[in-house]
Amino acid sequence: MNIIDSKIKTVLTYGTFDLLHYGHLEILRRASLLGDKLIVGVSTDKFNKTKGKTCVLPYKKRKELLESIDYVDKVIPEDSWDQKIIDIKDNDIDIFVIGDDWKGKFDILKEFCKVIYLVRTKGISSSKLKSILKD
Ligand code: C2G
Repeated sequence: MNIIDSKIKTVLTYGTFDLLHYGHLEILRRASLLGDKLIVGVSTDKFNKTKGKTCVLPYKKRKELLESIDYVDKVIPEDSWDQKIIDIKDNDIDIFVIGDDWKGKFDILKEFCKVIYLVRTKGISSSKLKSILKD
């Protein structure tokens, strides 16, 4: 096996991951199977405000929950839309993954690594859970 084959493959994905549910777990599990190491960028509370999103769980708790998942190797804060290229270079990323609700939105990253859009899990979302919690 030559040197190139032995390079560990690092996968990167991002999200808010509020009220962690099986849709999140599914995309993280599938992302982790694409490589040897999975890094997850989690939107900070401040950044979510710019996305017009308010979370039930604060950043610290969302980070802790993700760090407790076996196939998540590292969690980094997502503070802005334009940090992805820096994160890809800083972490020597081979594959960028995100749900197909973002289809095409991150094609620009193809210059730096492989970009894969995975099909979202149907029937579950944080907003759906929030509406149930409200009732
Ligand atoms: N997801 C999924 N199936 C669901 C819900 C979410 O596969 N039923 C995926 C989304 O497609 C995304 C990830 O889980 O890849 C996290 O989803 P959100 O927490 O909704 O993330 P979002 O607010 O879209 O943030 O810079 C990118 C943003 O941070 C993405």
